[in-house]
Amino acid sequence: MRAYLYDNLDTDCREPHEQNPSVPVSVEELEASGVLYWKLKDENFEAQIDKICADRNYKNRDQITVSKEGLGELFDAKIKTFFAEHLHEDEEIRAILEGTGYFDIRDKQDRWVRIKVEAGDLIVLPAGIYHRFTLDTNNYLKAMRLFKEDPVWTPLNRPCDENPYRKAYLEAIEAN
Ligand code: KMT
Ligand code: NI
Repeated sequence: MRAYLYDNLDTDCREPHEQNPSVPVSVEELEASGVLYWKLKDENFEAQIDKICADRNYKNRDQITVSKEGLGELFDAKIKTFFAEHLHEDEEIRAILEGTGYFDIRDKQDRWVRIKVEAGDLIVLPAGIYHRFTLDTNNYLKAMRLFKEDPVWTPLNRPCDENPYRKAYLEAIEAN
């Protein structure tokens, strides 16, 4: 995992979009936005994921392969939905099993922070944070999606500033 400020250029979102010079964003800065991160060791992701699930009470899981082959005729629509700025009323928990991609999150100053993820990265985006996802030019990512309870996938597109989860999120990070 590596995070940096997004350059906001209007070119293909699968490109890195890193500013020049780069402005890195640390794990601590991500934490201040409520984003949690674990690096899984190379072997046996499943056992390490099991432990985090037990510790944090994540009860359900499924797998998604974000690629043309994995999503078939849904690919274009899904990719578009993932990259529309949105929030969820629950945590978005992803363990990357194979491949690479980008999660973009809005920081406290409403700037886009790009988080490049690869196999072994486990990230948790808190409920209420504005974010989006894209593949990179490798066009392949396989992830395990973890849930506290039943999977709820509803993306609420920005603006939804009056949403109670949005408000609670802003309150929670205010002191950071
Ligand atoms: C979301 O809601 O943004 C996603 O599920 C992204 C795709 S999972 C790698
Ligand atoms: Ni999402």
